[in-house]
Amino acid sequence: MDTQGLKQSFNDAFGYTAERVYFSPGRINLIGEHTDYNGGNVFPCAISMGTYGAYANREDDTIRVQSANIPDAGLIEFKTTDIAFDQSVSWDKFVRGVMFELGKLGHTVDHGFDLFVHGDLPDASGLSSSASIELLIGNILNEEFNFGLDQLSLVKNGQAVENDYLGLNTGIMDQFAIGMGKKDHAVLLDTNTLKYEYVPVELGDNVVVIMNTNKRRELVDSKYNERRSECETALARIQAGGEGFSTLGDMTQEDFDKDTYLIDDDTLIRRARHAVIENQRTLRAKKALTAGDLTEFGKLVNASGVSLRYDYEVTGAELDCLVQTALKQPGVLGARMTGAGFGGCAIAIVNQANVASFTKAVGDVYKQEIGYDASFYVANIADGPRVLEG
Ligand code: GAF
Repeated sequence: MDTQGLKQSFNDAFGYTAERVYFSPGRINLIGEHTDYNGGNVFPCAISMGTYGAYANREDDTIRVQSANIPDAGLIEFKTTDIAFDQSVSWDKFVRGVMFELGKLGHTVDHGFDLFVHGDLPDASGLSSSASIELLIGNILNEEFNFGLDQLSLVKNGQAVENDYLGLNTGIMDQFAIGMGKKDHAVLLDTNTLKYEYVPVELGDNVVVIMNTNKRRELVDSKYNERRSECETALARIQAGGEGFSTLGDMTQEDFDKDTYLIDDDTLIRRARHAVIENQRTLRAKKALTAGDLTEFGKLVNASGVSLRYDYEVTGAELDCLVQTALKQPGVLGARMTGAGFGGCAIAIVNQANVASFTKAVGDVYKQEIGYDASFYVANIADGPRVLEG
């Protein structure tokens, strides 16, 4: 749906013309996976796929929202004060959640509005459709209600929606990548200090291909929380052994080797090893990319994938099939899953000239082995949330 189509949908739903159209991107993560809640580095970028919202103010205290992606939910209506968490509501939980968390900071939505939303991010695909809508709503309200918040505050607010309002124990990577997105750049973010740096993504003749398993990330929340607590337990054992590290992200590989015996459990050792080494690998990957050493960059991307598959165990048959098949194709520098895992998407860095044959070959093998189609998109690295019209 283009901007015109979105405005038409707003008109069809509400019977008048929208005042403004906003956009908020999705994200891919190049490397640095499952490091953000371990105090490590991440290296994501915002992409041109995302969530669009056509908006108009109302003078009363009614909020009406509709999403083209969830037609069954129809037109949803609630009052500006009716924003406490309610398990039974549909996607409007994101609208209410953003308002609720902003309210805690003293920023109150004091009149109603109408909003029609459409996203071109495949739902539950690991490209952060949730963070995209959280930042869309946050940016709209900040602009329309003159809250005067900077983007970092909106990023933190988005994470608060996940953690405090929805009860999902996620890190800050997704909201940060989206809120702070910059065209043709990745963000190297140290999640311990929130210091960050923009790094140009110069891949020469290569592009990033997103490979979608089309497997919904079922069970992702419980498995995600399980990985997180496994890392916390491993860290607690290291600390109980007398070490002063406050996160796994503080440890070098040498520190970890020296302290592995303190963890004393095969699964916990593998989880923590991933977190520590992935963090170091992310810094090396950033260096390689900056130096234009794409071969080294690709190898580090592959190493991340291996660690996520065998040590962190967050891949599964679908992601493994895509990544393993991708790595056998000509013109591929590297491939790995991206995001939380357990389904969702993988990325591959592919020579532009090979993209068509690449997607055909990987798609054919996937269909044959998994039984249904994968989808492929070339990633355009894009800016963060913005007003498109009005
Ligand atoms: C999900 C989470 F939301 C992020 O915070 C991050 O932990 C990611 O999984 C894994 O790197 O997208």
